[in-house]
This record gives sequence, structure tokens and C-alpha cells, in this order.
Amino acid sequence: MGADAWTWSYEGYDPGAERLREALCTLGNGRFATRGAASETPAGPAHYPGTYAAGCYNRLTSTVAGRTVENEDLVNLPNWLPLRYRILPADTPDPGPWLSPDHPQLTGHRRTLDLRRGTLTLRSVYEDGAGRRLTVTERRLVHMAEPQLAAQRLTFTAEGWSGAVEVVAGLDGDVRNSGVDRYRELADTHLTGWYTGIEDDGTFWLHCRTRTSGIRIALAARTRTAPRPRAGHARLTPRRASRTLTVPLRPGATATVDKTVALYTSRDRGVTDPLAAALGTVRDAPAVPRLLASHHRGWDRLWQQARLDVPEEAGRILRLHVFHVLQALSPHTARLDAGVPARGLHGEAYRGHVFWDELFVLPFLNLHFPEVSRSLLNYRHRRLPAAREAAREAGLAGAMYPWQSGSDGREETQRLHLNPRSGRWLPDHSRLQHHVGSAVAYNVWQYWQASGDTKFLHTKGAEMLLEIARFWAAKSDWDPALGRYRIRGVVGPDEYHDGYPGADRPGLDDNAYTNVTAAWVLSRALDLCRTLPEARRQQLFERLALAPDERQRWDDIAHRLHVPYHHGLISQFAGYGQLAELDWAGYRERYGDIRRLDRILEAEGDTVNRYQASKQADVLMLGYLFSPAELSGVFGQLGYRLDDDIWRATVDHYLHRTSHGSTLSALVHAWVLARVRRADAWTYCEEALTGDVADVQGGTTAEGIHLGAMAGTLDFVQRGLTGLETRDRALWLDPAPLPQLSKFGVRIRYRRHRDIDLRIRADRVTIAVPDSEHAAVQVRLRGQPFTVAPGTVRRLGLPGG
Ligand code: IFM
Repeated sequence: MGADAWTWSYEGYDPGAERLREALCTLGNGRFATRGAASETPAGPAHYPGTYAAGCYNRLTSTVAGRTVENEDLVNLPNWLPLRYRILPADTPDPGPWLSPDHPQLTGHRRTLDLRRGTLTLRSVYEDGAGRRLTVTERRLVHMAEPQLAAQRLTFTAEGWSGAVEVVAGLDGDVRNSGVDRYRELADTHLTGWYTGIEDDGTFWLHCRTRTSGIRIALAARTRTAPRPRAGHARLTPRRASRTLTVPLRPGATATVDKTVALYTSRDRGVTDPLAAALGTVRDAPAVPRLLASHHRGWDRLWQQARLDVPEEAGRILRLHVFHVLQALSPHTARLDAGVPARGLHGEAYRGHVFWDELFVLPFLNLHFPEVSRSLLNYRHRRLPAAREAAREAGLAGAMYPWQSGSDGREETQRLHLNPRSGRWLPDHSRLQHHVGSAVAYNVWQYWQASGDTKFLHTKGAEMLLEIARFWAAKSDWDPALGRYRIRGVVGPDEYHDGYPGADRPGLDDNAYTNVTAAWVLSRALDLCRTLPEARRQQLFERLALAPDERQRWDDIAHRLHVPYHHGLISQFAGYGQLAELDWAGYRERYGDIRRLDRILEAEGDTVNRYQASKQADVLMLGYLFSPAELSGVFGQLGYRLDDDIWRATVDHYLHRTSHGSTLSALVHAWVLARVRRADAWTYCEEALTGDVADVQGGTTAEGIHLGAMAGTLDFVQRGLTGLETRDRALWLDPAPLPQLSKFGVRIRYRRHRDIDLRIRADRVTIAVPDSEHAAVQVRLRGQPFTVAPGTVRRLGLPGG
């Protein structure tokens, strides 16, 4: 792997690593993205050239384990990459073989992602036994300024022969969603109604639609060559369109083939005829060199807004994370109706669904691209009616957001999931992770605090927050024996435990994370009710039929929800302390990798429900969401003591009982340990950083990056290590740099101030606020107040540092 600070490269061709590299070399612009697959070959065991447009889903029915199941997937769209080529030597009538990285004539291969400019370059060298050498370089982009466009430039160089290259540029609609092996028993053909064509000017195109959601999709491609082609013809089949070009080539000279593609769907705003739009856009598109220049400028603007200066390897990986987060969620996303797909637009794992992972993503975006955060919250707001309906069907009030969300906000979580280790299809109760609602509420609040967008908070934000609070109130039952409210029958962030051993109903009672965040949501909802302007308050209360006694009940619950403890530490859920201890050392010795302990135990005929064993941070998530002061405040409000000793004991307990079967886990542990056990934080930080680049979860990155963990690592630097909070109209800072990450800088946008530079050194903080007409920025450094006027820089020693 190359070591330049702004490039990410892979030397040599390795079919076994190809799918992982494809995911990590994906190019996208927040509207659509395409995996970094070779353009010479269709999908096969080594290659999976997927293209996905944000929010473009389709639903199919399948039969698995004798049951009919419905699944909605982010659709793999027609492949626009195909570019095949072969040598036509002048001295023989026989064409050479079609070349690709899989061909034995390949003698060199390098794939380079240029993060600064947003391009992928694939360089392949082929040599035949007769001394002919062909070097092919493909530079590829998915345009960051013209989000319907993508382009490829192939450059050919001949050595030891002359003649021509024959190039076939294609659009391939014969694709399926077959990128995830575990889903192979599920229906995967989402496209239908294909037709293709070619225009007089040589532009060829493909049109199709999704089977049940009826989204129309059109791609149009234009080719240009230099020198001019000697010959050319088109080939159309119902599902494929291509153009073959023969381009002369002399030794030492180069020939180029440019392919520019426009992609539209009927979901695009202002588009009634995607094909007409694609044809018009590709016809008017500038030549590839100019497209490259405007694409670079598009990326330049983004890098200005998301600047993160972290030295060395950690900085290089974090830059890759910024790159992928912005390819999945960019300012273009702000114009769409789309949520945060857990695996980016980079693969088909989790079917492109939207989980609670936005909890790890929006806090990063809030401080750079608040308009993107707002649009992602709008995605949730548009689905508020569906969340209300789900609550109603469950016999509850308020809004019950789905654990997995797709096109219309209904619950998309599968009823059955496959344990690949045992081959058994098992009931899936993960839909009981109702804490996703608290994540939406938390993001509403965080977004408002960082952006100052009171209009949003008082309208859509308030509706969501109040309805989620209402759901928690409806879900809380008074237990007279305990003298507390309880929330029963849920699954917490640790997805291992989905019920009590031997119980006849799924779900657990009083998951501490769920209850504490529910109390927090209820309190913020009440704060909002108190501070809304009178007219708006009346209007909202009337619309939601929110009576004073309901608010009183919220207040009561927010003070009296149960949080279970055992042995003086916070229990993950009621009864957790009675579960058996697992023989961690024995399982590690026997299996090596025990990240998916649930699958191992199930395959052994046992169940993880019997053990004090978590897949990922659960109780410790509380230390991720809340600063120590805020967390002990919420516990205090609930009538519990949470001091440093209890928190430390709690952290230690779960640290030794977590298998980290999710990429989110290492991130949360790094964040929490940075405050509690600094010496141990770096191990988790490294694991979080390398989660995708080293494919820590053993093969999952090939199916899509882990967007929550990637964005979370950025936020770890931005908020975790700086202790940055945006509350009470001030920037609160409480830096906790790690010895291995003690010097860094971030550029943030805070309310009206753009480009605030924040630099941390082990013993001091520097804050630079660019000149503007806005008021000075209020800063509280470890509680001490400072102001930083626009156009000034303040260097502050760390109090108590
Ligand atoms: O939301 C996560 C969950 O916390 C762990 N399993 C994967 C989901 C999607 O990323």
C-alpha cells in the first residue's frame, strides 16, 4: 500500500482482495456511487461492480426456510463501467485476447485513489510472448460538482508493436443484487423493462425500471477518442448497449478513449423523463479534461469545509474516512430524500438500510455541512407518519421509528436471519431496538445546538422530539413493587441479548442505555415545551393533542425510570448480573476470532443469551453520547448516584465482556477510555481506525464500508479528544489528547461562523475565528469562559493541564 498522505493505493493484482479494494476504492458524490471494480470484467467471484443511488430501493418477495419473506434493497443499478479492449496488431490478422487484470498477460497492476481530487486510477501492464507490451491507464471519476455525471479516460501506450486497440465501451443492465453471499437465497433481480438505443451522434443508452417500486433509471454514454477511431459500430441487446471503437496506436505514442456517462432516475427532482435528461446532460457535458477540472474544484470546496489535520498514518486513514463519508453523504444528498445507509453507497450489506448509525454520523456533519444533517433529519421527519403508525399498531402512542428503515419508513428488519456457521435461519428480534428513536431525538438536539437552526427545532424537530418522547412515555410502565417506571421487552445496542434464557417472549427489561436515553429525551422534550414561543407552543400542542397531564407524566417518568445495578455497577439490563460468566479465554483459544460469539454459541447448540457477553458497547454508549457531567446529571435526575468510581467499575466490567462484533464497538471504547483509562484507549482507537482498511471484521468491508464507524473516528478527533460540546450558545472544550494523538487540528462550522480552526497541543488550545460581522465566539475551556472575536486567534493554556 502506498504512503502518500493524499493517496490510497494498492500495488499488484490480488483476486482474493479484489472485493475489499473495490469497496475502499468506491467513487461517489452523495447522489450515487460506484464500487472501484475493474471495468474490463463483469461481476464474478472476484469482482463486484455495484452502482447505488441514494434512496433508490426496491422490494421483492422470497421464500426461505419455508417462509415467505419480503426484503427491500438498495438496488444495484446498471453497470456503467464496462470498457473492454484488445490489441489489433498490424502485422497479423488475428486480434489479441480480450485483456483484463485476470488475464495471464498481466504483468503489472496498480490502483490509486487520489483523495484530494476524487479520482481512481487503475494502471495495468500486459505483455505477450511475442514482445508486445500494452500499458493501459484508466482514470475514473464520479463528478462532485455535476452529480449526474461520471467519466472514464483510458490511455493506451504500445511498446514493441503497432496497429490499433479495439475498445468496447458499454452499459450493462443485466445486473442483480448478488454482492452478499449470505443473501444468496433471497430474490435478487430488482430491474426489469430494459431497452437500449443509440443516437445519430453515437451516444448509446439504456433504460430500465425497478420491479416493484417502479423507479425509472436511464444511463446515456458518450465516447471520444484521440486519435479518431478507424472504425466503430454499436451493438444493442435488450439489456446491454455498447459501442466498439478501433483506435490506431503507434509505439511510443498514446491513444485515449473517453467515456462520459449521465445517470438519472425518476426520483430526481424536476425529472419526468430520465432518458431525455440523461441524453441531454451527456450531450452537453464538457470534455473529460474539463470535467476533471470542475470535479477537482468540487472536491476542493469539500476539503476546505472538512479540514482535519492529524499527522502520520492516523491522519491518512482519517482522510480516507472523510473521503468516504462525503462520497456517501455530500451537499448533493441535501437535495434528496435519503437517509444514512449503514454501509454507505459502497455495497449491499444490510441491503442499504438506515439504522441508528446516523448517531455516529450527524455529529460530525453538523460541524461542517449542517445542511446535509438537516436533510438527513428531514428523511426521518417525512417518515414520522409511518413511525406513528408503527407505534399505533403496537398499541402505543407517539412515534416508534423502525430499527431498519428504507424507502417509506416502515420496519425493514428481517424476521429471519441466517447463521452462516450453522446454516440455520433464526428468528430475528433486532427490531426491538427501539433506542433508534432516541438516536433521532439526540440528533435533532445536537443539530440545533451546533447549527443554531431554531426554525427547524421549533417545527419538524419539535414534532419528532415530542412524538418520540410520547412513545417512551407510552412504553414505560409503573412498577409499584419497585416504585419506578420500567421499559420492558426491548433489545439494547448490544445485539447479542434478545431475550432472557428460556423465556417465551423476546426482549429484555430495563436496558440501561434505553432507559437513560429515554429519560434524556423526555427531559429535552419538556425543555422544548417550556421554551417554544407561545404561539408555536399552542399550535403544536393542539396539533399533537398534547395535554398538561401528559407532560406531567413525562416529567414523572424522566425522574423515575429504573436503571438496574449489580455489584455496585450499572447493569446492561435487569437480571444481567445473574447471567453466567463465559469462559472467554477458552473460547478465544478454541476459535481464535470470537467477534461473532453469538453465531459460535448458536452453532454449538447454546445461546449467548445465557452469558454476560456483549457484542458491542451498550451501557458504555452512555459515555459516548454524554459528557461525564451531563451523564451524572441525568443519573442524578433519576435519583441514582454515578460517580467516577462507579463509572470506572462499569467500564472495566464491560470492557472484559465484550467481543467487539461491530465496528462501532472499538470506536465507543476508544472514546470512553480516552477519559477513563487513557493508557488503554489507543488499542481501541487503532482498531477503530483500521476497521475497514484492514477489514477487521473479517470480510465484511467488501460488502460495504462501515459508515458509522468511519464518521465516528472523525468525530472522535473532533469532539471526543477535544471534549467539544456545543451547548448554551458556547463551545465547551475539555481536551483529552492521547499520547499517540496529542497534536491535531480541526476546522469546524459553528452556528454562523464558518471555518473556525481549533488546534490542540498537549498543553494548549489555539482557536482562530475568521473575520466576519458576527458576534464573538463564546468558549468555555474546562469551564473557564473566554471569547474569541472574529478575525482573532487565541492561544489558551489548558487549565489544570
Ligand atoms: O446499527 C448497527 C448495529 O449497532 C450493529 N450491527 C450493524 C448495524 C448497522 O451498522
